[in-house]
Amino acid sequence: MKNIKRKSKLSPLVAILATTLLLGTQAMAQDKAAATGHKGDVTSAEQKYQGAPSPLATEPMHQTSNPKAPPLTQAEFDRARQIYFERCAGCHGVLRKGATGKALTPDLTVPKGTEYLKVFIGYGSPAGMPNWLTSGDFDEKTVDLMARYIQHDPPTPPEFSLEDMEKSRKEYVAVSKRPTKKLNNYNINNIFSVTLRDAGEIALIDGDTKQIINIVKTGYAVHISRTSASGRYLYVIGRDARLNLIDLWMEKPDNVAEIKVGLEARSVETSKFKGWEDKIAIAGTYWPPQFVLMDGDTLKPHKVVSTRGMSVDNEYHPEPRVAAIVSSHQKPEFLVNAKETGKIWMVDYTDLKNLKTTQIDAAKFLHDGGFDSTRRYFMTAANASDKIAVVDTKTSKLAALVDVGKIPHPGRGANFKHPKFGPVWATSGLGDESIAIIGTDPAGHKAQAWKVVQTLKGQGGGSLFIKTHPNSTNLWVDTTLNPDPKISQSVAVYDIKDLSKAPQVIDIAGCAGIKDDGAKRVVQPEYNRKGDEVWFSVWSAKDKESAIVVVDDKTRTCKTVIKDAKLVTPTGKFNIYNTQHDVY
Ligand code: DHE
Repeated sequence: MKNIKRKSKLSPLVAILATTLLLGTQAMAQDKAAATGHKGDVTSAEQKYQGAPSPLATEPMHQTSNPKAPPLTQAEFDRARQIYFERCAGCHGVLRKGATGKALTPDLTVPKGTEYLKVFIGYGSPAGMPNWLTSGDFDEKTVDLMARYIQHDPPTPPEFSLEDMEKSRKEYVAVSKRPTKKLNNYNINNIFSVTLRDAGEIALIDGDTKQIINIVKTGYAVHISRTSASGRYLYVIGRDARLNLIDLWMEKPDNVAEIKVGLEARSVETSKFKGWEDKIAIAGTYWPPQFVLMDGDTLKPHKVVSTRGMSVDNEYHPEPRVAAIVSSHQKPEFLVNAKETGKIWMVDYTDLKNLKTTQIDAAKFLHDGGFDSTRRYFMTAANASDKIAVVDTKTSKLAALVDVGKIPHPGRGANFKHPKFGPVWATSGLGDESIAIIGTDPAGHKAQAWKVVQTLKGQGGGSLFIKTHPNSTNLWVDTTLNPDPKISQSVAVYDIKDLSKAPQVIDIAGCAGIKDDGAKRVVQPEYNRKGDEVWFSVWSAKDKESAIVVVDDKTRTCKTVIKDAKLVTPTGKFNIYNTQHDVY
C-alpha cells in the first residue's frame, strides 16, 4: 500500500484498481501460506524460473504495427521488444498466445487500454503477474512503454529451416578421424557433465578423483546433457539451440561436432532402442516450435517436424514449445512433449522419409519427466494442470493422468520400492511443499497403479528436483527456488525404509563454505555410478564463488567440496552411466 502512495502517478480510478489488485495478490499469498502451511510466495519462485531471458531478444523480427494501438517509435519498439523477450516471453510466449501467463494479443489488450494495462504491469495480479513497478524492476516510463507495446501485433521471429541448420553445422573431427577405441584412462561411467549455465560451457568432472577433465565450450545458457546409448557420446544443448557433440573416447574428451537447430531450445536425446544405439539424435526447440532428427555421430539433420497445431482443448496453438524428450526402450521411438498443446508425440525413427508419429492427448503444459523403474512408462509433468501424465510406451497409449500437488516438477523423478506399495515414482514441485509418490506397478500392485499412494511433506515450495538410486534408501529433495534462503540452501532427505519419519535437513550451502554473500541456491541432486555419493550444485551469481558439494549417501555427511574459478554457475549435473541407462 505504501508503494502505491509513494510511487503512483495514476488517476484515482486506476489507483483503486491497483489497490484491489495488490490486496488480491496479498490475499492470494496468504491463502497459499495457509494452504501449504508455510510462509512463502511460491508464485514468485515460478516466475523467477520461467522468466529467464530468451535468446530471441537479439533476433531480427518482422514487425507490423496495429493502427488501433497507441503509437510507438522504432526505437521504442526495439527497446520494448528486447524487454519483452528478456522478461515476459517465458510466461506469455513468443507470440503472446499465453502459457503460464495470460495471452497478450491485441484483440485482448487494445480493448483494455493503456491505463488499465499499466496497472497490471506495474502492480501485478493475484493470478501471479509480477509487480514490475513496485518491485523496482521497471520505472513508470518502462511500464508505459510496455503497456503500449503489447497492444501492437506480436513480432514474429524468423523460422529456422533444415538448410539453416545444415549451414551452421561443423564437424570438428570427422567420424573417420575419431578414435576407434577409448584413448583415455577415465572411468567414463563415472564422469559428470556439469552445466556451467552463465559461462556457456560444461565441465567434465572425473567422479572418481573429483578433478576437472576439461571445460568444453557449448551454447549460451547451456541447459542439459544427455548420453548416447553406448555411453561414448555426450550431447549438450544450449538455450540458443546450439547442440554440441562431445566424444568421451578422445584422450581429452572434447567437441567433435556442432549444429544450431533453431533459435531457442531446451532438449536433446538419442536413440536407445536395440539395434539403433547411437544412430539418431533428436533436438527440440522452443522457437521455432519444432523438432529435428539427425545422424547421431555427425549431427547431419534429416527431418524437421513442426509441433504447431491443435491443443488437447481443440484450439490452434501457433507455438507449442518442445519440452522434455525421452528415448523409448520398448520401440525405436522418441517421446516428445509439446508443451502448450499438451500432446506427447511418439516419433518412430526407423524411416525418416515416411515418418510415423502418434500424438497422445495428455494435459497442459507439459514440461519435464522420466521413466518408471521398468523403463516402460513415461511419467511427465503437465505443470499447469497439476498432473502427471503416464504414457505406456509399449502400447503407445496414455495410461493415466494423475492429480498431484501444485506445479509438479520432477526433473526425471525418483524410482524406488515403497515398503508397502512396491515400485513407485515420486515428484516434488514448485507450487507447494508436497511430494507425491505414485504407484507404478500395474502387474504386482494393481490397486495402487497410477494413484498417489502417499504424500510427503517437504521443506516448502520451489522444489525443482528429486532423486534416489537403486543402491540407496535415501530420497533427496531440493527446494532451490524457495524464497527463504535457509530452505533454498538446504535439502531434505527421507528414509525410504520408513517414510513416516520426518526428513533430515542438510545445509549444503553451509558445507560449501562460500564466504561471498548472495543466493547460493542448492540445485539438483545427482548420484554417482555406484549410488553411494550424491552431488549437489551450490549455484551462486556469475561473479560469485560457486561449488559442487559431494555428500556421502550412507552417512549423509558432506564428503568433498569441488571448487574452481572455472566452475561458474554450476546447475545441472549428468552422470554418464545413470543418464545413459535412465537410472534415477
Ligand atoms: Fe530447465 C530440464 C525447460 C529453467 C535446470 N528444463 C529441463 C527440461 C525442460 C526445461 C523442457 C527437460 C529437458 C529434457 O528432459 O529433455 N528450464 C526450462 C524452462 O523453460 C525454464 C523454466 C526457463 C528457461 O528460460 O529456461 C527452465 N532449468 C531452468 C533453470 O533455471 C535451471 C534450474 C538452471 C539452469 O541450468 O538453467 C534449470 N532444467 C534444468 C536441469 C534439467 C532441466 C538441471 C535436467 C534435469 C534432469 O535431471 O534431467
